[in-house]
Amino acid sequence: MVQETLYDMPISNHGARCRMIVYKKGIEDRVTIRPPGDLGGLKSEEYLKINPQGKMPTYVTDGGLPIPESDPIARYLINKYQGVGVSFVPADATAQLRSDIVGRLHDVYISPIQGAMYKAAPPFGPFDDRQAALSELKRQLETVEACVSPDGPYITGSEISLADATLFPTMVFITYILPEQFGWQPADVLPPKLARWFQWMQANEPSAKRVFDEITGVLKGWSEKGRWTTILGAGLKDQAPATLFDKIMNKQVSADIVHEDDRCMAIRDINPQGPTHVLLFPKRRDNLTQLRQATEEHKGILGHLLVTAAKLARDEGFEAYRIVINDGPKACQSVFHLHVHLIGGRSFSWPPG
Ligand SMILES: N[C@@H](CCC(=O)N[C@@H](CS)C(=O)NCC(=O)O)C(=O)O
Repeated sequence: MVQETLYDMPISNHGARCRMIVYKKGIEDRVTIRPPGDLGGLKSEEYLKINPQGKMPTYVTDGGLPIPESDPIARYLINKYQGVGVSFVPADATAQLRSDIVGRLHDVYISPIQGAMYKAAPPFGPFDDRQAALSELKRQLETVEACVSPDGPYITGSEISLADATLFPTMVFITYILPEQFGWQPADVLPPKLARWFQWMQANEPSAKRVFDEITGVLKGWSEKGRWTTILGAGLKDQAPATLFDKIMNKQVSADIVHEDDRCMAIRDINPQGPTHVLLFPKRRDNLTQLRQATEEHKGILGHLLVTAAKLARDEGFEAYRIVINDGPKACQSVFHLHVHLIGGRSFSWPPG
């Protein structure tokens, strides 16, 4: 018999959707699971020929057709092996619709931002900010929750479907990483129907338990090797003392606020160095006590501060202005919460003093 091949690795949640179908259908004798390393790795010339994105999983049919992307691979497995074991296609049209919607929500809105849980640096899908991406992840879990059958035990009801295979491996990442690394309360991670389903799947569905063990085995190794130690909000926490800016944000100290949005605040300096002197600072300091602490993770907020400063300067109609970031006491930094000075309404000399 000509073997079909699934190129994949235990950590891959997208691949685990296909592995769960292979395990549940009991077709491991027909589908060989091989690591992309057998073709030289994800970014090798040989692998890129079968998956131009250089990602796992990839499937090669017995006819030699390469299939990239976990969703078409999973659908191919379900079609090709429809007579073998469980079908993964609910008899009820509404249940099938639930499965399609959940799969789509996962692939379009959750999968692109999952990297916020473990990637060293942004972007995380459309987000340049890890916490914003994680909040969005939480919101998207609620959108999935709304589609989960109230009766269970599977996502769409009494029969296992592609939705279970799509969602379960990603939930392994979410339930392992968010409480352990980001300190989320376990009860806050998954909404109630999803939480019940996730527990039920682990206890009662051997194909799910198997991918659970495969994925958590690798995630535990990542924890031991310090994968999260340099990730802001996980191993890397801002432990510097609070500053005047915290008191201003908490309204314990009043300030003349000239701008506020979800990411930054701008106030007038009480010791102005020109007719207009505004300080812009991030609402979440995230270790940016000084500019020297900046990492790839701060690109988004640093860009936002400068773009906001430019907008304020335009609003003021300045002919000339100066943007200053003082770093360190010898550069006259007095508040250890990074801030940008916008000074305008006068002329400036060079070099600055
Ligand atoms: N949309 C793709 C996503 C595939 C994907 O992101 N795969 C990850 C593993 S879960 C990967 O290969 N990451 C390694 C890399 O991007 O270098 C699918 O559904 O197959």
